Amino acid sequence: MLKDPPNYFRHVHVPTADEIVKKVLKRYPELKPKSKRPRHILELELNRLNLTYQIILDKLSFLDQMPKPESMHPFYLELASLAVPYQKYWAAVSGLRRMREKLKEMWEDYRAVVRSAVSLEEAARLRREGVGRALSLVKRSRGALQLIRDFKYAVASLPSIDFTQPRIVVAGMPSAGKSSFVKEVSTADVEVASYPFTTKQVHVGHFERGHLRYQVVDTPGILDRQWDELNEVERKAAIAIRHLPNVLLFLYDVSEEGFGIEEQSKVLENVIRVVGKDKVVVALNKMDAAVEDRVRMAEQRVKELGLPLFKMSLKTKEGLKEVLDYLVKRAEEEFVRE
Ligand SMILES: Nc1nc2c(ncn2[C@@H]2O[C@H](COP(=O)(O)OP(=O)(O)O)[C@@H](O)[C@H]2O)c(=O)[nH]1
Ligand SMILES: [Mg+2]
Repeated sequence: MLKDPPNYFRHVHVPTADEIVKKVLKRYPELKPKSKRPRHILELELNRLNLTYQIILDKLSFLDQMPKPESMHPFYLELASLAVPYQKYWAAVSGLRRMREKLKEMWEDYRAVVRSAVSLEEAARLRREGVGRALSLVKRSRGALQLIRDFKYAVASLPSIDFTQPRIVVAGMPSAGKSSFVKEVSTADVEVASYPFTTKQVHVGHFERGHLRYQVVDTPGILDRQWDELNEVERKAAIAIRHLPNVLLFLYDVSEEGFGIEEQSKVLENVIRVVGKDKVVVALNKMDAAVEDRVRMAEQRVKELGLPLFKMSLKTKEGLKEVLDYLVKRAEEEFVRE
């Protein structure tokens, strides 16, 4: 298993087709014959051929560093696949590896025929052909290289998750206070805003307790919809919710501004369906501005679902410590079991 795919991909260079061609064309004129003697002219032709293939193969050496999809946690694969399906990434890598084998054969063949050409003109013609065919193979791989680059950037931009340490995921509808919570309890500098849909990425903050380093995952707000109806931002949340939690904190907004309790409860039920009841903890947030009816309704629903329930305000910090302590305890239990 690849430990930290985002960090890994940040450090490999995937060239563009143009970059490879340009490098060949730049280095090519630098080659000069030692003299006008036929032996040296023939040597020059061979050097030109070799230089071209060497540069191309060298630029393609990144292919050996491309990790198999199976070596990456599905969390990263699914998130990156929102930009570039990982099957396409792997098909492109495999295709380019075959092309590289073909290039190696061509190199051998052209080296042999240039060396044994009957005249210098013939040698030059064969060299041109050998170089031309190599470059056109590179140009034809433009799409495949670009696709691998896009996949690389997609993975590189994801948050790194340490699956050897406990993970707390925060979920809920837009504006429930998810980012506020993550910001409050961890190092993450996430954006908190009064308008919904501020959080467009999965963010991770950290805090230490005992000998463990807890990860707190902020997710984009989700609505009561099925997977097929989710937009890309909501899908990111759904993927994090599916793959990351040792424990999941679901936040209700019980203030006037919040979504209806019915609607929030439906989202909670969807979340439970994905992560299982055992991992879900509920907190009613914004108790400083709570609407009594809403609190009662939410309490009723959560009780029916049989989930642990807390009340808190991220504004006054009331009840926050209790929620956090409980999450830490549960996350550690789940984590050890895992
Ligand atoms: N009154 C009150 N407002 C809160 C509380 N928690 C968060 N908010 C506000 O609710 C809005 C949305 O918060 P945010 O953390 O961005 O929600 P998210 O969309 O779930 O990440 C912000 O304006 C917060 O300041 C709370 O406990 N009480
Ligand atoms: Mg947010």
